[in-house]
Amino acid sequence: MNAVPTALGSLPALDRNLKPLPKAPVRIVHLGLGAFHRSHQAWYTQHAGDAGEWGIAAFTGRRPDAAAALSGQDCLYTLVERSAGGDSFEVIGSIVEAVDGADVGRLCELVAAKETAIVTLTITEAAYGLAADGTFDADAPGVADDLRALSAAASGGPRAEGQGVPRTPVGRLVLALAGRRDSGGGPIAVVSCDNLSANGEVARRAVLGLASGWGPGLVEWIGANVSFVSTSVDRITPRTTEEDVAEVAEQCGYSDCSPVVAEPFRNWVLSGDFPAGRPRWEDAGAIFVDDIEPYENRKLWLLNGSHSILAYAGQLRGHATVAEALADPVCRQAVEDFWDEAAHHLHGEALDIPAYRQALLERFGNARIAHRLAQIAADATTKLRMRSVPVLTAERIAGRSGAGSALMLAAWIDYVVAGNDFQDPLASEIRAAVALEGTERLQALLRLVSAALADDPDVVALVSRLCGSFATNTAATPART
Ligand code: CS2
Repeated sequence: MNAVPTALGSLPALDRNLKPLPKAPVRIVHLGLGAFHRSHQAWYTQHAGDAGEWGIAAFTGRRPDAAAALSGQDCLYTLVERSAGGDSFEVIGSIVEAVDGADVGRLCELVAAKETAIVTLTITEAAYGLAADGTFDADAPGVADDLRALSAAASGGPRAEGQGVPRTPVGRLVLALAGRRDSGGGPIAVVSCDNLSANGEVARRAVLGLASGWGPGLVEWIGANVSFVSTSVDRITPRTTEEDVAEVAEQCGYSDCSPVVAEPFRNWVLSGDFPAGRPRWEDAGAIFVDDIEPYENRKLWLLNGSHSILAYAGQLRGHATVAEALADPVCRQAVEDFWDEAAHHLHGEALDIPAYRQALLERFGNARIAHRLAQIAADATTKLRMRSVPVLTAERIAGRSGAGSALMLAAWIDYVVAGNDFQDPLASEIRAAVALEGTERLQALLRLVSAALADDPDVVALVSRLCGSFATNTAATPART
């Protein structure tokens, strides 16, 4: 037994000696080893009836840290399920290999293997590199370099070190799919688990766009052999804190340097084919449907949309977490108004919107989950396209103002104009727009989210009227992380 010195004295290290969970063979490759993957897809895989047949090899995104931390404990980690009433703890063992995303060689080896049936993705909304209108954007950050790298790799000639190795997750996936084609690995499913509408279609467009760098042969092979599955994923997973690590040591009696905290609620809706098989995720509560759009929109608009309102409005009003912001009547009203608008465009009894809204109020109100608004505020330009624009557009087509969804845009504009910290794939464009004045500034910011809205003078006037709605007596608080 390995012992680790902790604040509580020497504790046994979490590994497969301490917790002898079986190590399933790798049949799923995951890109984007982060807390959400560990609280969601890894949990569902562990709870599938045939879990013993399905191991996950998970690759990190930009940094190797998560892979190093997990590898140090045989890829085991504790899932802390945090309800309003208390915490419960479960060791998850479905991830069997944790790899630095830069290890493209290992990715290619695993994706080429016949046994690998599925590639799941949580690479963030922004990483699909598509333009605001959803088309493939060859100029998106990293895409042009990867197109060149893939073209160099396809030519197969001698290359300088690093040449021919893509750096974006989609570029790496395309290289690995080329390897699968060459090895005769056969058809495979790619399953996007990012919060994008029609995420399977988005993934297909991004993969085919980058595969064009390789050449038409690969594009055709992907078209015939790769099934792009669409999913709607849900589980609130705040960032793990030092206190969470200490709590696991105290409550579980072992040392886990990488636990994950999540709410008890979880949901997974999937639509599409798995040509090489899949775990029986339905045993764990996953739902397979023919038409995913209504579920996707319900989740993206009602949950993620209200998250974005709370992220900007809440921080402007001095709040740090979702629960704090929701307890503020001004923010709560903004959420309810947006939900009323979104509900006009969510049909079908199965969606049970009133119950879904009620459940969201309870989930967001769980103050034991410290879900930080600054975490949600990231990547606004990509998120708002999915969360505000469709509802606002549909409201205006229906002859209504769309003020509830426009308020989300106004709150974001106020947030960046007030000089708060932000992270965004269009950060430099946002900064350039903020440097402008008046309507020009507002229009330039709106254009980064939707050109059609920025070109509509009525929408510009509406958003302009709504700016300042969340002003408090004090200056906006800088983003806290
Ligand atoms: C959040 C999501 O950060 C965000 O943008 O809205 O991560 C949200 O917590 C999850 O989608 C919940 O399932």
